[in-house]
Amino acid sequence: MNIFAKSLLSKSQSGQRMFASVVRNKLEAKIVEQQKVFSAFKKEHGNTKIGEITVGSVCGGMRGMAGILYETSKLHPIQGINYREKDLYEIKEQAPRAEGGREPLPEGVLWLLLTGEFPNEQELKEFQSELYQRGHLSKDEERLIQAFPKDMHPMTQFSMGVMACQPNSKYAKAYRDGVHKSKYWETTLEDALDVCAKVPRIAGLVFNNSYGHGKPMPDQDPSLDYSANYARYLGIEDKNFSELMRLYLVLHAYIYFIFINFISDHEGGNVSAHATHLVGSTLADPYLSFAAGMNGLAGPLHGLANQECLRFLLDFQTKYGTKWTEHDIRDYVRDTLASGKVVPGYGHAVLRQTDPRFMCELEFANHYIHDDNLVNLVKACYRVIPDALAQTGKVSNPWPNVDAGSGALLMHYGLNQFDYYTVLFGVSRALGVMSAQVWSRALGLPIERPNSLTLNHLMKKVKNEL
Ligand code: AMX
Repeated sequence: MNIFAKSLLSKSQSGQRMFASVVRNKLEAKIVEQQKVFSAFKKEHGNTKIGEITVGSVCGGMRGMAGILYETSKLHPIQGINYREKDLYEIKEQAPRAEGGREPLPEGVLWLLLTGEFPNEQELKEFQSELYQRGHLSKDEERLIQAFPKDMHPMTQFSMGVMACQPNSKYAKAYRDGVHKSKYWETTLEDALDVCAKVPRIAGLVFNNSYGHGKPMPDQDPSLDYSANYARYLGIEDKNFSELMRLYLVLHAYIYFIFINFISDHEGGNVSAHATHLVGSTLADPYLSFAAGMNGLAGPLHGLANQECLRFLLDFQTKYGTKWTEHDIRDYVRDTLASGKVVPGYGHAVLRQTDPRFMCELEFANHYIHDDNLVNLVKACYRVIPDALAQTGKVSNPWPNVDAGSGALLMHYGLNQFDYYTVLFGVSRALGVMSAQVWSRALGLPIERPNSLTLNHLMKKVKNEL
């Protein structure tokens, strides 16, 4: 047990047992200051116009419409994801790392998302210890997850596993007890940190249930960091895989960090972040909101894309073997497009260049992985596919996104359970969407309720008949 793994529990004013959270103290002053800024800004600029809504944006899934206030991250078409105004390369350079490691620690990035700055060494140690303590599940919760049918999709198990922990919501209890709305953020922070701390364990139980063949589930090890513990639950104790997990968890928080899971945030408009945000706007607790986001993440055009991408590469290898050429890739892409399918791992709704997360994956591969045919195929695809897609004349962004490489990296370390990949993404995304939810409650954002139109109304509006 490390020196910080002592009990950090204390009683709040409302009598609830809460952690004397080190990040809470840091946040309080920032939140009070930002509440004032927000309130003055709304008063002054409530009627200032910042854009226009076109018929294209209404018919195109609200594409490009600025309509969500989301504090923690922002996706830029060229730079890629920014976490708290820092791009991925700055994060990689400045974030705290594990001893001897090269990749950012997700715990440090979670702190950044919450507070806007990186923790110092002492803060990081205490925060890691706090997450360790929050990461325990009760025996009943563990048993419940282990009782899910083994052939149930891992994402369904993951979402249900989060829901199984929902009765612990401190926010829901405080709300029932009549907490003042200016204090919603305090118990939201409690739940958000609990969710972030518990998801590796929930995800580990899901993995064990689906693929463990009855092997006992290892306990949390206090000598290991967040990502190394998660790697251990997956049964892969290679030190480089823990590095990959660190990168992956950071990348997918909003961005998909190195692999996918750097930390999963991708500003507020992507489906999983927005679903979490939308459900949270009803003042549903963070467990309910996060589970909603995970159900969105389970869709093929969102979090399922990474497994689609790996399948694409493996099908290619089945057809062409391991002695393929770039000419073979060109033929394969042509056949894929001709059969009316998309090329997974390429394209993006917002980005208009190579996803920096993909670049992080490549960099990881160049450093840690040599002579892996599948990883070499990912690199060759990057040389061939953008041109092939650009030639169609309709793809807005022919460059790779984070999914183009992550599966091959995971496969390299023996994680070949494709159906599980979205769960990895989900663990990472918790860090992004949960930190955003703290700020949404801190700023007192209202319930979301955009206007919808029928096609008939829209047609009349265009003719100024409404
Ligand atoms: N392969 C083939 N066609 C593609 C394509 C691709 N990779 N990306 C876009 N297109 C096509 C679209 O299907 C669309 O065709 P249509 O007009 O016949 O319907 C046309 O190009 C224009 O689309 P777009 O404006 O470039 O993209 P979008 O914003 O509508 O969609 C995305 C973005 C990611 C869904 C799309 O690029 C795609 O399907 N890519 C492959 C799947 C993928 O990699 N998803 C991962 C996204 C990241 C994540 O959430 N994990």
